Amino acid sequence: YEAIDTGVGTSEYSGSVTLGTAPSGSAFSLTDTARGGHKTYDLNGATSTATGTLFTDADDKWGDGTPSNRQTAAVDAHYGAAVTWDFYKSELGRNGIAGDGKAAYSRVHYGNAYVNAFWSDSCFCMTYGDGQNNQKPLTALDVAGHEMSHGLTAATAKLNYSRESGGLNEATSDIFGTSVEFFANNASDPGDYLIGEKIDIRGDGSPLRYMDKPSKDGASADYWSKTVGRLDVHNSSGVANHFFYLLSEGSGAKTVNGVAYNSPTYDGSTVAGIGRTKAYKIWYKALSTYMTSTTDYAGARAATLKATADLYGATGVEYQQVAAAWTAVNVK
Ligand code: ASN
Ligand code: ZN
Ligand code: CA
Repeated sequence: YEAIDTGVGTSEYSGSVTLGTAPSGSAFSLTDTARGGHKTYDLNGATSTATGTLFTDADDKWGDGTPSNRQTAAVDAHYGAAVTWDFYKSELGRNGIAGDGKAAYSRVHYGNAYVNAFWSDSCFCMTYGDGQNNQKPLTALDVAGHEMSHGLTAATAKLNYSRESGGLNEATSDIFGTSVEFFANNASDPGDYLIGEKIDIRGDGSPLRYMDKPSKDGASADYWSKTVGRLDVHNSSGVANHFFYLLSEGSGAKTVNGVAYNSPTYDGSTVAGIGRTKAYKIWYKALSTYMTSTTDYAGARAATLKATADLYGATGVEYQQVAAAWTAVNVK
């Protein structure tokens, strides 16, 4: 038995949040006992594979919402891991990344002004840089959900990180990252179909990726073509991100949580959204049951159709719209 404490954090991106913490001597540490014991560590600028120093605090009140307080990035990262854990459990019926209740861990303050975040299967951990000028740590909720979901893919379909399977690997992380953001229902970071809108990676306020029309980023594919697998995996992902948007919300113009979208289709066809809850359950079932390391876009269509038949039957509107959404992104 380990005592469970609830700390209070002031995050940079998600407002005031509760944190899973544990007693550490006369103080507390960022150890989320209710979620496998997930811990968050301070790398203090290191770029090594070291674990770092576990965050501790005397009064269990963490961060101040600004990046100059070094606990703040840890608050966002620890919160993001907790929400993702809860999303897997309550929405996907999964006990942690590997399904065995084992926690990963998070490392923040990697390098100096490092503008990226990454999952490593070797440490079963995720790592975050502090962003441009050390002002925008890459710890926003959708990014945390994205990185943790690379662990999920590695534990399930093991999609190879190149060509079309690599695009599907990246899209899986965007799909669950966005789904985690919606699931959190956090007023400071409402759910959207944008990836990285909080971390200002381009310095002009634009998000990193757009799921309703991926080509809005200037590099991603809206539709499948036989050369799509030559793109960087963060751009060939566009086809599946677009599929997920269309399946969730439908084609055409729509406003969700105050954000306006306008999602086109390859052939001018119409897709009727079935809602994101069914859409992510279908994606997860396909990922964990039917996709393999070499699944390509044609295989993803087949896998999601099988998953849909398992979950909702082969004659319902869900099956019909999964087929329609793939056709709308030119995956026949
Ligand atoms: N942040 C990037 C990602 O998760 C790191 C990478 O390119 N692997 O996709
Ligand atoms: Zn990724
Ligand atoms: Ca987002």
